[in-house]
Amino acid sequence: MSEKLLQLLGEQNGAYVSGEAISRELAVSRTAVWKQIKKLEAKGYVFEASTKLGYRLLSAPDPLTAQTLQERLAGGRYGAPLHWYESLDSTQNRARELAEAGAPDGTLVLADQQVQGRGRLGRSFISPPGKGVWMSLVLRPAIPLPFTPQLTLLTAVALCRSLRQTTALEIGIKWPNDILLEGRKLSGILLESAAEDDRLRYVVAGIGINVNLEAADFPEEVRERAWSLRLASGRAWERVEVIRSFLAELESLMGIYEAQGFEPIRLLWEALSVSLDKPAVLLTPQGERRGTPIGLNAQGALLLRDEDGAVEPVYSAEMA
Ligand code: BT5
Repeated sequence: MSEKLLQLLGEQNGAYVSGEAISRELAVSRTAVWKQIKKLEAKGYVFEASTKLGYRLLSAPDPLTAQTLQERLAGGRYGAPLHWYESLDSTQNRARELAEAGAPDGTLVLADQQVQGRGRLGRSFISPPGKGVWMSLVLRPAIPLPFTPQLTLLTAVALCRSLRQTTALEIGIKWPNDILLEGRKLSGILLESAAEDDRLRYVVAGIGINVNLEAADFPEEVRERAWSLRLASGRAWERVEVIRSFLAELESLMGIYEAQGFEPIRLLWEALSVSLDKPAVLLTPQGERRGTPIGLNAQGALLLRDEDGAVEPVYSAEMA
């Protein structure tokens, strides 16, 4: 029924069709038509409803189909093989299954919607349909196991740079794994790795980007701290282009990392960071630490200067 309804309204090129005409055409009640409209709105379609004139279709969600993705991502190091799903619990789970079954470096898992998207430490990540990018990339880098956290920083740099190039918005990195826009969280990164005998077997890099989400898409407890490209710019962005430019930037930075090591990535990260040179509270596994982050060390740990001027590296923490 929703397909018929879309066809009917789509054929009008934005003109109104009365509720009565729709219910006659589809042989359902006007309440049923209204319910379908609500369902389609939840998927990203935008309608205008008028009590006198009926309904008209203003815009369809940007299509994120396996075919468009395959066409637009062709030829790169990352993005093939491509596994696209309309809905998954979490792209991380699917990518891990594929990696365990031998999926090659560059394998990409994308879902239009996640019903159990996850962040770090068991936190959940909101991933509604039609409006965001929820993806996991299988990486098999030939690096020593202790270097793995550098990949989170590298991914953040690639994401931040590609989003800035695509949108020209002032996007920055908050240590260690958030991408911020206007002080709110635009995107989160979650790296999960599998090791054996001190050897890195694979990494699954999970990336969530709030592309066209509206304020109402975020539950209340997240709304004040979350943001989207659409909310910041007042216009919709094409998700396939957001994905394509990120993968291209990641490919280029990974090439630099493989050839020259972490140093160039470290410098790029510091230039894009919004967490440096201002007082911060870090919640480490050993307790709270206060100080001023001043940069990254050669390994990728955050350098924290305390009140006495002593500088110590912090390897893992949450920034309050
Ligand atoms: C993260 O965790 O930010 C990592 C998020 C990674 C998500 C991707 S999506 C594709 C792949 N599949 C998955 O299942 N996950 C990855 P963390 O730093 O722990 O932040 C989580 C917190 O961010 C939550 O507790 C909320 O406060 C907030 N949050 C949840 N959903 C959000 C959203 N869509 N946008 C902004 N903030 C959000």
